Amino acid sequence: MLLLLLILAYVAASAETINYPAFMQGINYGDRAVYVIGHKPPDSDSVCSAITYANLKRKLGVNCEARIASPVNAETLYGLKYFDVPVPLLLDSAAGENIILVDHNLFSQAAAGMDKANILEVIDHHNIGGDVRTGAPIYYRAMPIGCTSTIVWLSYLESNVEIDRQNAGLMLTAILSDTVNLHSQTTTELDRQAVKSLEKIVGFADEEARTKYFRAMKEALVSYAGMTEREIITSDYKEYNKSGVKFAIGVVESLTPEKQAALTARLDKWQVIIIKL
Ligand SMILES: [Mn+2]
Repeated sequence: MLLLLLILAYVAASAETINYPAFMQGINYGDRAVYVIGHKPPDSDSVCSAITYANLKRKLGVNCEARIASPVNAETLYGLKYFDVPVPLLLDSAAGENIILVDHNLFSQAAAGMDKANILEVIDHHNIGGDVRTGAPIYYRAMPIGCTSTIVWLSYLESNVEIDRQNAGLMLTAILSDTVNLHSQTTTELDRQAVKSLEKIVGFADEEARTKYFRAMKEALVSYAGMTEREIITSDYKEYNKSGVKFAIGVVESLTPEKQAALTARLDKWQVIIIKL
């Protein structure tokens, strides 16, 4: 009995000795700016994770700013406007800069000059491609979950930093985008917990309110407002070369049959083959 009590006392004591916020506050990268940046072209997760993680690091005393590698898409722009957050500045070259990578770890998807950057951290939910090599130990966090912003949310909790409405809104935007409103196969229990907690901060009363916001995000993405036909065709576009035959596949989306017909009519005069799915 005595032994058991001693073991319990030891477990209780050792649990109390972990002070993770103090560890997070102790990470110091000096006075030079540290840029947090996602992949290119950026999606909502890449942009929102960069903004919200940079905000967390600032609260922890790091001179941190979010950047983007190329212009944001219409969905991200909708989320930023909805929560009244400015679009981050472009980073023309990462060469020689202090960098925290979010939502990617491959240089083929990164801002120019990333192979010559000083990478300080990686926060990601993708497979590890092996491009990131450093001379010193770094904070590298990859988790097999639905969205990088879920890791950012977890980092706020672990660091004991309060999440304001704007940052909650951006993390929510990213998670809903990456997990298709929690319906993608990549969605985990942690993503669901993050959404539940963040939607409360944002003030979405129930699942219906959250789903309404998600639909508006997707409407914005597929509205292609103010875009030329060329921009629409190349917004999600990959080139191929098979047995000497060069071709490309571009994906355009519409949410209703009427919008699909209008989009088809617009793109019809271009020499593209339209396959409706
Ligand atoms: Mn992502």
